[in-house]
Parts: sequence; structure tokens; C-alpha cells
Amino acid sequence: MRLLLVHPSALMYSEIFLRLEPLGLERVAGAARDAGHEVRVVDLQVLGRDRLTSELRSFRPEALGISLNYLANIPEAIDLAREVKQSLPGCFVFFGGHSVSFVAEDVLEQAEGTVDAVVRGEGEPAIGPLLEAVRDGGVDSVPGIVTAAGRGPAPVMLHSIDDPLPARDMMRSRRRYFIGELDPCASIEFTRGCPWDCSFCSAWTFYGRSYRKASPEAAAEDLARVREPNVFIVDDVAFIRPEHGNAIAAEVERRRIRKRYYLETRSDVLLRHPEVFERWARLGLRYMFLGMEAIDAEGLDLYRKRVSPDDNFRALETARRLGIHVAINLIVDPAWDEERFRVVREFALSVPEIVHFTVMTPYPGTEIWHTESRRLTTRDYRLFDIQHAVVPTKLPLERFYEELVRTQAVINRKHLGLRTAFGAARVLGRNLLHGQTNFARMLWRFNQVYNPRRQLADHSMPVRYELPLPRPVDIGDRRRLYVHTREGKQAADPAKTD
Ligand code: B12
Ligand code: SF4
Repeated sequence: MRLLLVHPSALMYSEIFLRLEPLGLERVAGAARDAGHEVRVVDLQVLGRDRLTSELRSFRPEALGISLNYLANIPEAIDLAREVKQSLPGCFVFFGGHSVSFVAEDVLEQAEGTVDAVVRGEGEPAIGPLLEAVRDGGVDSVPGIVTAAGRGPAPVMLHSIDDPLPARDMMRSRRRYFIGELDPCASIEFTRGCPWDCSFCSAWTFYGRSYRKASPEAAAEDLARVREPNVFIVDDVAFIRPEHGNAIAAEVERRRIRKRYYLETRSDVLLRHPEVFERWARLGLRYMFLGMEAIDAEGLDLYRKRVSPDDNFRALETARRLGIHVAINLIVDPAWDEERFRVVREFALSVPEIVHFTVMTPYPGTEIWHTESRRLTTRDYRLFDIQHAVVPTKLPLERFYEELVRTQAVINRKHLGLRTAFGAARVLGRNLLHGQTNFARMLWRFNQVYNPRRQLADHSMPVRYELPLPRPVDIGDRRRLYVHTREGKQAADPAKTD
């Protein structure tokens, strides 16, 4: 069967710092190819719509799947589905991915028959059976499927994440994937899932709080295949298990693989086993993203982060000692006033690290989606990108965005200060020599993208598709939030991950 897989456009605020390959979609593509299908991928993060139109015309897919990890992409995907059904009425159109798994029925309804199905959960085990069923009948009995007729059997989880291999070779314009100065940059997965349970996050609810590890051999083999000199490790929390991090490191050393890495982890994981990160720093680990989320104990408790401010500060010192650059994330509560923004700005200027801000956003799939008592001020999917306020702000909305952008701008200036500019100039020179311009463009685009008036104006866009309201769920039993349930299996306990 001819299958076309599509990733929607990049969200405008993330594009400035990074644009990464859609690894999940590549794995679904790999699984479909392994099952004998003819597969093509169009990533609209890096390719224009004209490319999709010409692919539809020349390839004439019999099935078309759109990846929806991000809620904010849902309106674009529904519009795309409408267009596809108009030009290729016989084409089976389906959605899959993280976010759509939590709102499958609502999205099907909003698409008014132009989307035939949504696949909830992991795509690799579902894609083969789905394509067979599209050809031979029986779509409703594919695991994880949701159609107008209702839900099919529960989604199935991969037993091992060692395969299928991501179809990296199917991606065009790979040179356009980058993160900061790691330009160009590929992505890789060493583990899947997260055993913690932060209230604002849906990573743990999607995987039913499970945690799987790739075998060190498979991880190193995949890494060896990557052509790019830079690699982003997509794991929610890297190197939770020190022996796993060490075993992959040993394979990487044995094969003499040399790359520069960017990863994401938690302060307590870094503090418990700094030696693993030290070993990886020797192998090329350059950047680390630490979700600190709050600078005070009250905020950390609210998000059930299970770390203390002291742990966070000690983790920063450890990373500095290891020579790893850290990007910190802080969650901006819409209840912040000018004074709170000022305190946070002061903190951000007092540390040498890069500080990022995301706005507290209740999403379907998170616990705060059900518990956050503040009324939603908008249900426009496009504003659920953690850069917009979707619950009432204490400051007038316009003032809130002014303070937010001012805080981001102060920090951006800090990083574009003279000292950094000299460092950046070296990197820029090197990248430009190799024809890599992503990082250069990013440095100068800040003011165009981050603009309080533009952010405010986004709230006045005409809304055609709205996020459903939370359904009453007894979150006393948190398995009710899960996409993948592991009946009969115990959820991992973060305290026992070591
Ligand atoms: C790596 C990552 C990124 C990367 C890569 C993004 C990319 N291009 O794919 C970067 C750093 C760029 C990123 C950015 C952002 N991210 Co992000 N990201 C993740 C993370 C940690 C892992 C995703 C991943 O690669 N997993 C590994 C692969 C193998 O799994 P997967 O992508 O989920 O794919 C599987 C299934 O979803 C499914 N599937 C996927 N596509 C399809 C398509 C079809 C047709 C089918 C059938 C199945 C299917 O099958 C795949 C294989 O099992 C997730 C958390 C998580 N654990 O899911 C957050 C997550 C997806 N990100 C999130 C957010 C908020 C963002 C940002 C908006 C943050 C910001 N404001 O900057 C941006 C927006 C990016 C954009 N689109 O422009 C939220 C999503 C929230 C939401 N409900 O919308 C998540 C869930 C994190 C969280 N803590 O809540 N992100
Ligand atoms: S540790 Fe990170 S990935 Fe895990 S639940 Fe918390 S925020 Fe989500």
C-alpha cells in the first residue's frame, strides 16, 4: 500500500531555538516499510506546502497519516485532512501521536468525516495491522483505533524499543534540523517513558508510567548510523538508570563514535550519578536541559516535581563543574504579578545558565487538566503551545505578555552579550563555512518572534476548532488518565529507579 506520512508545521515560538526531526513519525515510517509498504514522509517543519501538494499528485497515496504530538497543530491537521479528501476521496486519512491520543473522539467529530481514524498510543505496533485492515477490512479491530463507530481494542505497547529503526533516510532537508549551535542535529531515543508523575506533564500518562530501555548495542548501532555530527537525545529523563547510561557509553567508546550531544534530565538524576554525565561529557555531551520549573519549594510541590530548590542549585553547580552548558526551564504561572516577574528576572540574571520560560498550561492528559480550578479563557488549540496564557492572568493580559517578553528579552540579551557574541561568532563562522545557517538566523530573529502585541493578537484569531472541556474523571485512580495501561503490571516507582 502507498502510505504518505506528514508532520505539521513547526510552532512559531519553538522554531527560533530549535527544529528537530520527527523521530516518532520516522519510527512509524520504519515499521510500515518493514511490513512491506511503500512509504514517503513530508515534514512541513522544513518543507513547503507545495511539496506536499506535488507528493499528493505524483505519489497518490492510498493512506495518509498525520502526526499530532502537539495540540497546537490540530487545526492545521484537520484542514489538511479536508484538502486531502477533496483531491483524493479514496485515500484513508488518519491521525496519530501524543496529544491526539487524549482527544481522539473530539477531533474525529470536529473533522466531520474527513478523518477516517485516530490511532491512540504507540504507532509502530498499530501501523502494519491498520494498513492491512484498510486494504482487507476490519479497521475497527486494530489495537488503539478510534473511528466514528467508537473505540477498538486497547492500544498495544512495543515489547522492545530496539526496533523498528527510524526511517531517517526518508527525510528530505535533514540539514534544516538543529538545536541552538548544534546545527545540523539528528535525534535519537535511548529510553521511552517516565516513572515520575509531575502534575503538568502528560509524558507519564501516555505511557502508563512505564519505562523501557533500548539495548546498549541497538542504541549504539542506531547512533553509528547517524550522519550528523550532533545528536539530541529525546528521552524525557536521560540516564535514570546509571548502568544503562554507562553500558551505552561503553559501546560508544568501543565503536569510537564521536558526536556532540544535547539531552534532557532531572536535577536529582544528575546529582545521584554525576559520574555517568561526566563520562558522557568526555564523549561529547555539551548541553543539558533541566526542567527546574520553579525557584521555590512551594512551586516545586505544586507541580509534584519531587525535588527541592537546593537539589536544583546543587545540580547546576555539578553541571558547571562538568563543563556542560545548562538550559533551565521555569514555568510561568499566569497568577504572577510584576514583582514576581522581577524576582525571576533577577534570578535569571544571577546565574550563567540559559533560562527558558513556559507558561503553565493545563492540557488533556495532564493531572492539572482535571484539577486546575481556574476557568479556561480560551479553547483555541493553537494557543495551547505553552507560550500563551489560557487561564486568567492576574495582570491584565497585555501587561502579562509585556512582562513575559521583557523577561525573555533580558535573558536573550544576556546571551547575546559581548562575551557570548564572541563565542557565538566562532561557532557561526564554523557553521556558515559548512553552509549551516539555522543558528545564525535564530540569533537575530528574537525580536520578530517574541512580541507582546503579536502574542495578544493571537487571542483574537477567529477560532474554528476548539479544545473539548475536561470530562469529570476521578483522578484518585490515576490510571484513568493513561493511554497505555499495563493491566496486571505495576507502575514504576521513581524512588526505586536507582
Ligand atoms: C523530543 C520532544 C520534543 C522535541 C522534538 C519535536 C519533534 N519535532 O518531534 C523538541 C525539543 C523540538 C520539542 C519541542 C516542543 N515540545 Co516536545 N516533546 C518531546 C518529547 C520529550 C519526546 C517526543 C519524542 O520524540 N518521543 C519519542 C518518539 C519515538 O515518540 P513520539 O514522538 O511520541 O511518537 C510515537 C507516538 O506518539 C506515535 N506517533 C507519533 N506520530 C504519529 C503519527 C501517526 C500517523 C501514528 C499512527 C502514530 C504516531 O507513534 C510514535 C512511535 O511510538 C515529548 C514527551 C514525550 N515523552 O512524548 C515532548 C512533548 C511532546 N512536547 C511538548 C511540548 C509542549 C513542546 C513544545 C510546544 C514546547 C515549546 N513551547 O517550545 C515544543 C513544540 C515543538 C514544535 N512542534 O514546533 C509536550 C506536548 C504537549 C501538548 N499536549 O501539545 C510533550 C508531551 C511534553 C510534555 N512534558 O508534556 N519537543
Ligand atoms: S520528570 Fe519530566 S517527563 Fe517525567 S513526569 Fe516530570 S516533567 Fe514529565
